[in-house]
Amino acid sequence: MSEIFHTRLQSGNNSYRELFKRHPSNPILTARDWPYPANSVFNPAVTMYEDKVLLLARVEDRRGFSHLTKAISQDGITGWQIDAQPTLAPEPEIYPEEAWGIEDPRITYIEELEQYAVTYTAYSHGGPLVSLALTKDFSTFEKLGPIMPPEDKDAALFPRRFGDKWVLIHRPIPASYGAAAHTGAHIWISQSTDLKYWGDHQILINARKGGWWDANKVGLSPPPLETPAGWLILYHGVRQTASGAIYRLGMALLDLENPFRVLRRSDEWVFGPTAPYEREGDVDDVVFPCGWLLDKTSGQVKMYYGAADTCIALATATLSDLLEYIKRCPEPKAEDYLM
Ligand code: BMA
Repeated sequence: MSEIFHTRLQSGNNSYRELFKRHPSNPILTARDWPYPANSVFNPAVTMYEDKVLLLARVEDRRGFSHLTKAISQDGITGWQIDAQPTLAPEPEIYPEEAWGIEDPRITYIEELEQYAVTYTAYSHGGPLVSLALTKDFSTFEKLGPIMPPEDKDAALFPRRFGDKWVLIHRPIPASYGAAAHTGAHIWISQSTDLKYWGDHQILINARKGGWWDANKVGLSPPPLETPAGWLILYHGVRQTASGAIYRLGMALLDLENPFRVLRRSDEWVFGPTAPYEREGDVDDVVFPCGWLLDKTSGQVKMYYGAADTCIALATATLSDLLEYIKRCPEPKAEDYLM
């Protein structure tokens, strides 16, 4: 589709109101910016570290394997200082589940531990699974190993306990997925007393069915964002089409004290691939954020995302717009949650 035609599609008087605004210098980071050869840099986690924006990007090499490398910037847009070698590399000799690389990190600062928790996908010979590492400084990491067996991805921790339990959101894929259309890949939530052994699993956000944009497969995108109205969730829905999958984003709101309770869920997607760098790349039509930052002073939310599995882009929204939107969304119906 030509860019001119595309712009016309997006800018009519009858267009949808967009909550997120793309940064004009997108993509803000590509493989060309990297200090060593890389095929692609995408799907970054983000956190504030020593008053700077720290991205932990997925970097794919020409074998097809990924590792994680940090990039730090004062303004979160320019002047990135990128580690000259992988920051968190797969170590298959010690952690065999990292045989085919590590991918798609999410960062949660855990005040009780005074450490950052990094959940990531380890690509094992048995399929992708969820691993956890802790760090104080993003230079040395304590790997805790796999916390969910395959196939499981898209995991993030809440920053504090609820009662005595840590809580994790993640997305297992049932063995029957694909074979039987009635079994979708849903977002699950689980509890633990020690961050290592998890139980009390239940579905949190189900993949819808049929014609929905988020039919059959959904997954958490960035970690839950704490707001006065509840935990704000951004999740991806994967729609299969005749020309491949389209990754788009929807929102949900969880109860602040009981994150197992979904208060609201958007029917529509709020962000999808439309810019050329999102529409075309190693994997076309993908927007995939693994982190967002709330500036409590300005109320601005910065969403960092992988575009088309090739580069890193930034889009911003205001928290008040996001909350106003999600509060107007429907409450999920009980029948949506039949397991
Ligand atoms: C998902 C993950 C992401 C990737 C997306 C689109 O399953 O592997 O890393 O961005 O597919 O290819």
